[in-house]
Amino acid sequence: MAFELPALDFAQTALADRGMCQETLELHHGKHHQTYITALNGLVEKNAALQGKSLEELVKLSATDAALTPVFNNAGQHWNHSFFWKSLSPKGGAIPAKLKAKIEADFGSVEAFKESFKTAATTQFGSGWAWLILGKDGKLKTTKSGNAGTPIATGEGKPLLVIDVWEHAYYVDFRNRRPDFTTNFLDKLANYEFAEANLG
Ligand code: MN3
Repeated sequence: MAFELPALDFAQTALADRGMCQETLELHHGKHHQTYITALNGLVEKNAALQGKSLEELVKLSATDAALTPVFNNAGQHWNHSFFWKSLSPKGGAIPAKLKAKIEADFGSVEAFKESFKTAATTQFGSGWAWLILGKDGKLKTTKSGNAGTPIATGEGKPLLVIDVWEHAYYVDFRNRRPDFTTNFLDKLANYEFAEANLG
């Protein structure tokens, strides 16, 4: 079955007063994300070996095969964007107790976590993503990935929360100011309930 654009959990206008306007979501969700899905479906249609695989399976099997780079780019972007929409909330920014305690244990403080996440987001040269993950050692970490890169391919840990730092994610709302977009994400948009639920 062909991959489809997942619906947002909120209206396209729901984040407008929190720093992500309707136009951004129309373009980013409706156009950019859809383009990756359409391209992925086309690639799968042409390659019998890829058919019947889950999205996560496609990301993993294409990650280390240079002949499948276009599959990886589009599957990775579909996975990452689907995770990004879940990482946003109209009630974003409030960190629930269990995650807060874990952040304080592993980073020292919420402020230190935010600084670490901001560093990952702002030092990702060019397009990519910054992540909060649960590392294999059981500790929270921030990390970054370029282009369609994703922790589910590297196996470095379990993704909990992600920010898209491709320019298309912030240019309408923040122009070239990625640091401001990241700070706004952490304080007003980040769905920490989702991140906490991903702790398992
Ligand atoms: Mn994007």
